[in-house]
Amino acid sequence: MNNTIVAPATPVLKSAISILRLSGLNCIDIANRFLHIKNPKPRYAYRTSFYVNDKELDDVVAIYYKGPRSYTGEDMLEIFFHGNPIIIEKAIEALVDYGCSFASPGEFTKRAFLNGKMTLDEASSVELLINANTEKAVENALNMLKGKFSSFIEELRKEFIRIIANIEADIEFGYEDIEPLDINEIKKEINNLIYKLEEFYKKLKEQSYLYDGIKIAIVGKPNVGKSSLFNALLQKRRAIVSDIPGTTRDYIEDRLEINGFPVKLVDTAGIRKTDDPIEKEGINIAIEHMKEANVVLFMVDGSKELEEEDYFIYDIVKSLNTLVVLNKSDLGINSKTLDFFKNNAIIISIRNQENVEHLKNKVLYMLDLAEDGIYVSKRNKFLVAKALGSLKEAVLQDKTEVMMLYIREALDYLEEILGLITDENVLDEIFSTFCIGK
Ligand SMILES: Nc1nc2c(ncn2[C@@H]2O[C@H](COP(=O)(O)OP(=O)(O)O)[C@@H](O)[C@H]2O)c(=O)[nH]1
Ligand SMILES: [Mg+2]
Repeated sequence: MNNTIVAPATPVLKSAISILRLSGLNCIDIANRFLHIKNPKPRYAYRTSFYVNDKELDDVVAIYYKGPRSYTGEDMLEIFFHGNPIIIEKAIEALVDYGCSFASPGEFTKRAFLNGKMTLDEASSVELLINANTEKAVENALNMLKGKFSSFIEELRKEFIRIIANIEADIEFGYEDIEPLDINEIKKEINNLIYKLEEFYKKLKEQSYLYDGIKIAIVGKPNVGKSSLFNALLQKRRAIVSDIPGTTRDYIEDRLEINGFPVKLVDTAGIRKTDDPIEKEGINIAIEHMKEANVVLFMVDGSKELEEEDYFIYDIVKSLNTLVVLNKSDLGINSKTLDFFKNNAIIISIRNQENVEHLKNKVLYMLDLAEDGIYVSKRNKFLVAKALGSLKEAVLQDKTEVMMLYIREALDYLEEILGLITDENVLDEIFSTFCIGK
């Protein structure tokens, strides 16, 4: 832990400047030896040179940060070189020869977390911020980094600790002259916490939709308008549209953004009985895509009666997260078809551009993303739900000792979110996805 790490903080490419970052106990020695700066003044931009064996390697600017007032909480150095990979590689080689280790992915941020500079959740947001692909995703990551999620959990944790301390005092000194705690008073407080946590939980949305994106597959029998919808959503002519069934035999995918969510849209081959081996393969791929999709748009020709092929596909998709799309409303809607799906379908006409925008909103609605919220990892959402479950158990108890066990359990879940209870495996998993130098 105390060894000094080094890594490039910018891509090693030809560029205006390239930054090397160091963190650990030896930063002052390194400043002296490689930059010829004695007793560096913290947060001061030094114009100097970087020397390897006293030979000048590059003309640089260097900043020293004295721990704990640094990103990692340790002593740090940031050296701004000219952006040439030869210089960077040579400098790293010299620093590693001197005894620095090359940082593993996310090691700077992991140290920041271990030194109490940020909560686990804030630390994970750093990577989200770097990898976000839409403006909305960037904004959310920054909010998380600033503690939008963890500060609420931290506040709640303080309340838990206060209640626990009260109960503990009561259990310990219960026989002395102190007025005993009224269990109903404690229950009132817990109910209050349950309410707060429930309201908070409602706002939590799954982060993966914002960062990994939403996968939408358009499926249906040939000629219902799948490729037309694909093009309409992308607002370009990407897939071939024709009235010849079997035109799309492979699958086509493209990306778009819906309300700031990155979306991967897949247009599949129409599913029907066929002897053509290529088309058959396309159909198998279509089935795989719809099983992987977050939302399946099952399209039928709403102007006609349903056919055997429609029923066949519907049988596969009805257990998935499926939105039924009745297309071609400009030709009139067949009442039998409408009745079959009752109110669970959206009626559109791509030809008349009717309801296509509304379809996008429906998709967000199906994933509980229509209203804005706080985007957290599956793990954190799960832990909040567990904490809530434990509190609900607590409030059912009649003995303060048992109640206390459940409150402690709930507290453990919150502390897991904050990373106060650390599991090495969880830490490794979180930081291993980071880029080098962060
Ligand atoms: N009347 C009408 N025709 C449509 C509509 N959408 C698509 N079509 C036509 O339906 C045919 C099949 O469309 P296509 O997108 O290739 O269907 P796919 O086989 O499901 O991909 C084409 O001739 C389209 O112009 C619509 O909303 N109304
Ligand atoms: Mg098609």
